[in-house]
Amino acid sequence: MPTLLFASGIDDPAPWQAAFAKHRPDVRFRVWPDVGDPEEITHALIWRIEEGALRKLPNVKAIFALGAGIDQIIRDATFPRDVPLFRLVDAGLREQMTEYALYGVLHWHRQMGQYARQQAAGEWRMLEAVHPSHRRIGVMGLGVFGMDIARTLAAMGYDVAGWSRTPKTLDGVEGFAGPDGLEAFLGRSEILINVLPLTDETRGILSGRLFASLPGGGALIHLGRGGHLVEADLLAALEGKQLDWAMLDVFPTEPLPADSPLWAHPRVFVTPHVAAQPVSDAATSVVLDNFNRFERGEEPSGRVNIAAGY
Ligand code: NDP
Ligand code: OXD
Repeated sequence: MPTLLFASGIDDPAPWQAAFAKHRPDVRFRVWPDVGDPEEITHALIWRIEEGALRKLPNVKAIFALGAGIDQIIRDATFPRDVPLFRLVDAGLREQMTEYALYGVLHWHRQMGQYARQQAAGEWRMLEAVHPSHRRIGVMGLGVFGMDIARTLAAMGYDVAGWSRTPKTLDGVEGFAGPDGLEAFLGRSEILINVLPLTDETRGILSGRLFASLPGGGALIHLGRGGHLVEADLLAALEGKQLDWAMLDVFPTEPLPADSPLWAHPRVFVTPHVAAQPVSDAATSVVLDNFNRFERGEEPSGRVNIAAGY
């Protein structure tokens, strides 16, 4: 009998259990840490699980991620690399990610932070406006999310560029690729949006060196992964005005520790890893579809290249 182990640490199992009960009543649904007999587990559906736990499931045939990013799963040195791992591709997350990026762009581009401060001081003062065609935005990562963000911003008239590992051609978006293309890309990015996956190559990429390559006085919108950001370098870049503002959704330690200086920083906007949340019919149907496809011997969507790390 197919038996699915659900383990998250952050997601409520109820909607997932209900979706399986409705569409695949033949599948036994177990919720971590109530694994039962580990030999019975045939599939896993996880955001994050205790280190070494997957290794103890000798008959697991496929692992489905509860997220688009999977670094938190494969960082476990004992992760069973011979078992296929499937991440969420879009699955209702794309529109949410684009909304989040758009919110950050509009907030900074339209100087809403400054207007809020002026309102608090009862000050009626018009600031100089910048036309979208003169606002240069850079999107790091041109995958499912980055492409949608770049396309949406370009359609709104912004001057948009994107950076990816391999070259991409996108109408209305200037493309840069690889380490050789990074400097030129950064040099034109007044607003930098990060939607990279966290891999060995991208860990710590949002560092002082990178901030120094930006035009200066711009904004960072960071919705990739906490491990991309060197927090002390961000604080220094804000202090030195190399960056004017940062909107951060992801952090090296989540929840963000109570003593983090980011909480109260006047030019930092913190959100608790909510840019996109996978509790929707779209996400459950993608996982169910992948589950069914895998059982039929067809290729599910989102197979992770473990060696590349995404
Ligand atoms: P994809 O795999 O579709 O896209 C990843 C993009 O990053 C690709 O364009 C890829 O290049 C590029 N990339 C990877 N490594 C490098 C590198 N070393 N240098 C330059 N570019 C690189 O991922 P998604 O768009 O689906 O998701 C992106 C990330 O968003 C997730 O991994 C996750 O970390 C984050 N996320 C955050 C959420 C939140 O709520 N804050 C929610 C969901 C996801 P190429 O095209 O050449 O392969
Ligand atoms: C994801 C996330 O990777 O929520 O889907 O961060």
